[in-house]
Formats: sequence, structure tokens, C-alpha cells
Amino acid sequence: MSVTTVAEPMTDTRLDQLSIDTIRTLSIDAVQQAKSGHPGTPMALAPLVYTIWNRVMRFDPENPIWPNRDRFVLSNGHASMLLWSVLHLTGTQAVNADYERLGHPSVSLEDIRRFRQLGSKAPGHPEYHWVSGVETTTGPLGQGVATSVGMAIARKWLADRYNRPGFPIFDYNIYAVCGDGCLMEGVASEAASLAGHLGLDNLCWVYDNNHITIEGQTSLAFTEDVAGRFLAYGWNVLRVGDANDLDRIEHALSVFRTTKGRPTFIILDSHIGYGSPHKQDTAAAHGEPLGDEEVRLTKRSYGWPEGAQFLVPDGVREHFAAGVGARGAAARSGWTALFASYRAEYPDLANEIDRMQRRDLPAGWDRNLPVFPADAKGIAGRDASSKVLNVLAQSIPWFLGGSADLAPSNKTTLTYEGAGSFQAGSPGGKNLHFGIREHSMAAIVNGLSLSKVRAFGATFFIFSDYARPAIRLSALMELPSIFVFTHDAMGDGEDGPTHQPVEHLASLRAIPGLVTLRPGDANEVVEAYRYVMQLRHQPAVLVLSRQPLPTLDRRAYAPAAGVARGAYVLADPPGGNPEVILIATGSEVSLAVEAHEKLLAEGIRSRVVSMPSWDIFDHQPQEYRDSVLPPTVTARVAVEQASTFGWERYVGRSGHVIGMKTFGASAPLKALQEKFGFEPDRVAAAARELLGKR
Ligand SMILES: Cc1ncc(C[n+]2csc(CCOP(=O)(O)OP(=O)(O)O)c2C)c(N)n1
Ligand SMILES: [Mg+2]
Repeated sequence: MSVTTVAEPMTDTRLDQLSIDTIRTLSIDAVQQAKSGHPGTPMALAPLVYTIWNRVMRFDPENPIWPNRDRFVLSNGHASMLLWSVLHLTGTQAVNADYERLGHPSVSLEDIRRFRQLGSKAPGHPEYHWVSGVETTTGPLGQGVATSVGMAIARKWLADRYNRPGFPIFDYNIYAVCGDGCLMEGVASEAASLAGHLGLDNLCWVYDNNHITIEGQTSLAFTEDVAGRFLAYGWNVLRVGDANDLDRIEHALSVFRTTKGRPTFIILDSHIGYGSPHKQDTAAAHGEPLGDEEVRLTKRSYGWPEGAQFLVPDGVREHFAAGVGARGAAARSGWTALFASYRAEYPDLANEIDRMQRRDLPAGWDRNLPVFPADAKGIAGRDASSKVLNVLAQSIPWFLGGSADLAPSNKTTLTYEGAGSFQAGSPGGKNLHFGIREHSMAAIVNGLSLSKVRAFGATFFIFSDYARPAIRLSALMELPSIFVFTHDAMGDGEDGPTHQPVEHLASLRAIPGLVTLRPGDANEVVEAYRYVMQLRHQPAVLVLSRQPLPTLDRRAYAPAAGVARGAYVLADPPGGNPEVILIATGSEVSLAVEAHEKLLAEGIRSRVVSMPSWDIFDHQPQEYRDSVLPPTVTARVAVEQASTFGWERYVGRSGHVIGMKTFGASAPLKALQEKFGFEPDRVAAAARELLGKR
């Protein structure tokens, strides 16, 4: 049978099947050509993805960033060929980082031919920011579904703030597809638990229940009652027993759309490698090409021309255009008209939406940021942060966030009148309560950021480890997520080494694109936030102290605005021209200043450099960097209550680093500072030694 020449008129049913088999065979051919990838799950889930996209989703391929589109998340990112096929067949258009349409398709057939090759818009896994139409980067299992919870929270919040009677500006749904792997991952369980608690009825997860993972049958390691688990979380649980039954899939999706007060979980029984005579239902279909002979046999079983490759039969693109294309275009143009009348009636709200979509900030957003007067006793980083957060959340309506059950310690609660708490019954609240779920918190913050609200998540710095995979993805996705981490070092002394970060700064500094800032006093905290809020395509981590830090007298020392350059000269000997440089971050800045004053009194020409962010500093012009750290001044001491790892790059071969080479200990802070050498005398002694002036 030939699928290209059609003897009889195509019925919709035949076009459905042709479209599904096109997704299947494109996936098979791309994996075969690349000699790598995952064919089996696209073969099984093509009918599901086809149904969601062509029968249900409100998505306009002409404008994949239309704000009220339904979101599709492929959490089992290894099945990326599903997404590349459907983005191609729908003719989804490309947009750039500034949200401009580029006038060419997001994924071309040539990209699919070059699946997994350098520069192809069909990479190994779905990558947000690389391919238009991808709503979030997936591949690390569990991340996609966890992120989808953030998208659902954002939609609830947006609807509460912006919808008005007769103006459902935000009423989209979020569809996420996941497999056994996603459901085994803890991050998905955390997120599902929170989604159930919040009753997110705009969220639908479809679980590919194929009983197969890489090592073989799920009976090896995954035998729980998944349906019972989701019922216990408070989800509505549905089951579709045949992944090839489009009508039942469509019906389940329509039950989702009418279910109120809880999220929906659809268990879809499928056969990995569907249609492959020798590989269906085996782990062999998961992660390797089928092989030439099996490809032919599989195509034969679909009634597909055995020799054809990358074939898109006549009528398939048109069928998508008549389905998702027409529905999406109508929905978007209806929405555009609605938004025009909304703008006439609610110009301020419409303006907010415009700005938010562009990741701009409201005029005067930083006008009320505090300035802290000099104060030897000072204020803790977390307390300064609290004041700043409360100002920002009032001046930026779409700025919100919360903590993983540590808000009273992180000081991240938004306390002003009307800030409110985000719950099922109060979706306009700006205080999010993530519960003790750091990993999903970070993924949810990413989901919020992807939805264009500005969001932060908070916990102790030590537990950033629990959130790290999602923080890494925020950097990979170039999202302006904000992570507020307090209790930055040994400040909570008595809690001991389980609570004292050591290697965390080094580890986060190693993530490309992530801005890590450890401000040294209250005014540096303000400037750190001022910098971070203006980021549009970079995530940031703020590392803040638990204990008070002296507020430096900025008339005597340089202005805190230097934070925006990553590092700056805070103090110099009279007339400049230093012979030794003390470099410090966070709580060690005031320590370095004390050491500096001692050295000056002895006639040693020392300079203090406050270096809240390596990353920002490293991006400054060479000239600036050399002005802060003159290459000729090789006597350099760095001091930081963290792993010494990496500081060699600033102190050089002849410099000295005072930092941590072991874990901390349980004791009052003072005792720890003494034990580990974080005292002005020790810093001054190191400087003297470098200068040979012992
Ligand atoms: C966090 C994480 N751990 C491990 C992997 C490697 N990995 C990719 S797919 C997969 C098996 C997934 O099984 P399942 O979700 O059932 O997918 P299926 O084979 O059924 O498509 C594994 C272990 C990963 N991508 N992410
Ligand atoms: Mg599986």
C-alpha cells in the first residue's frame, strides 16, 4: 500500500492514522540516522501526543509564545522525537530570546534529518531557549512534571490578578507527559503532593504506563500502586487501557477539563516500540536504533512504504493545519480581540501584562529600596533581604515567592498588608508555601519563571544541594529564577557540620550562566537585589548571612553600587598604590576591613576588594579587572568561610587563601571563627607573611 498516492478520499480517521504513523516513522528514521536516541516511546505515544496537539490543545503554531496558549511538557524528554515531529508537522514558527518572530519554522525537516547533530533544532532532549515551542527543558527525569506544577501555580495566580468578569485573559491548561522514570523520581512526588494540596485543576499529567525502563521490566524496582498514590495526593485518577484509542484518550482529556478542585492523572497503558515485531514491549526499544531490518518490518506493520525515509505524506501537514492550526489561530485571534477591549477598560493591568511578558520591570521599581546607615553592630543579610523583598513585592506586582518551610528563618515572608498566602482558596496570595520540598521548589520556581512571573524560592544554603538539579536547569534554560539562601556559612554555629555549607559556593559558581552573589553588608544586599532584578535571561543565587554583619560606613569606604561589577575596591591605602590585596566575600568583608585597618596602622599599604560575585566580575572588561586586581600586586589574601577550591584564580600562585579544607563543627560561632582562622589578626598575619614582614 502506498500512503503517498491516495486512491480513495481520505477520511478523518485515515488522516489521524497517517499523522500518527508520520510521527512514528519520523522518529524511527531520525534515531536510525543519528545512530542514537530513543525510538520506542515515540512509537508508543504518537497517538497520545497527536490527540493532545491536534484535537485538544489551544496552541497557535504561528505564535508559540502567545500568553494564553495551553502548555505541553514532555517530561520523559528522551522521547524528544515526539516533540520535534509535532513541532515540524504543525509548522510551529521560530522566535528569538527577545520574543521576536523570526519568520521561519522552529524545526525543519532538515533539522529532523540532523537529529542530535551540532546546531540542529532537533537536539537529543527538549531544550527551552534553543527550540521555539519547547516550554521547558527536560531530560533529567522528573524535572518536567515538577516544573509543570510551577506553570499551573502561575496560571492560577495570573488569572486571579488579571482576569475580570467577561475577561478570562488567562485560562490555559498545562499538559505534561511522563513515564515510569519521572514517577520514580522524588522531585515528581514532592511536586505531585503540593499540586494535590493546592487543588491545581488546570494541570493534567499523562503517565506512560509501559512497564519498561532501561534495565528491563519495572517489576525489578517499581511495583507500588501508582494510582493509589495519586489518589492519596488528592488527584483525580483516570485510566486509558489502550494507548492507540484516540477517542478514549480524548475523552479522558475532556474529563480533565471539566474536573474542578483537583489535578488530573491519566494512566495510559502503552506498548513501547509499538509495531516493531521483535522489539515491542522490550527495553531494547528504549534507547537504541531499531536497526535497518527491524525498521523495514516495523514500517511494513504500519502499512508504510518500507523504503521511504523521513516521509511526510500529502495531507498530513494540512491535517495539522486544520486541527491545532485552525483551533489555535481562532483562539489567539479571539484572545487578541478580547485583550484589546481589556486594555481599553483596564489599561494599567494590560500594561502590567505587556511588561511582564517582555520581562521588563515597572517604572520606579527600585525607588523605595532601603539605604542602610553605617552601623558597627549591623544587620543580618537575611534581615536586610527581608526589607528588600517586601519593597520589591509591592513595587513589582508580579514578583512573588516563598520558602521550603523556613520562611521565619530565611526572613522571606512578605509581611505587608494584602500580600496573602497562595492556597487553593486564595490563588492571589504572593507568599508561596513549598513545604519541605526544596527540589520541587526550585523546579516550581522555574515553572513560574517560564510563565513570566518573577519568582524566588528560599531555604538554608546547605540545602541548595537538594535543589541543585533544578537550579542547573534554570541556568541551562536562561531563566531569571531567583534563589535566596540564608545561613550562608558557619553563622548558625551550634547546628554543626550538617548545617554548615562548605563546598556549595564552589559548586554553584561552577554552573555556567548562574549568577552567585554573596553580599558583605546590608547595602550590598540591596545592590545585589538591584542587580538581580534586572536580569532577564540569567538565574541568580543570593547567599545571605544569618548573623548581623556590620553596615560599613560608605563615606569612608566605596559605595556598595560596586556590587554590579562583581568585585570592587572597597578600601585603599592613602593615595592608592597597594602592596597587598585582601579579597573577601559576605561576612568576611568586614573581617578584611578590620585587618586592613590594622595593616594600615603598621604602615602596610593594603587594599580591600569586596568580591560578592565571581561570575559578574569575570564578565567585566580586562581593564576593569586589572584595576581592581593589578597584575603587579601579587601579594594577595582571599578570605571566605567556604571551600578554598577555585580561589587560586584570584590570589595567584604566590597568594594565600583562608577558607575551609574540612567540614565545620558544632560550637558557638566565635569558637568556630577562632578554630578555622576567620579572625582579623589571622588575615593581617597572612598579609604580613606574604610581604615577608613577619
Ligand atoms: C534523573 C535521571 N536519571 C536517569 C536518567 C537516564 N534515563 C533516561 S531514560 C531512563 C529510563 C526511563 O524509563 P521510563 O521513564 O519508563 O521511560 P521509557 O523507557 O518507558 O520511555 C533513564 C534511567 C535520566 N534521564 N534522568
Ligand atoms: Mg517506562
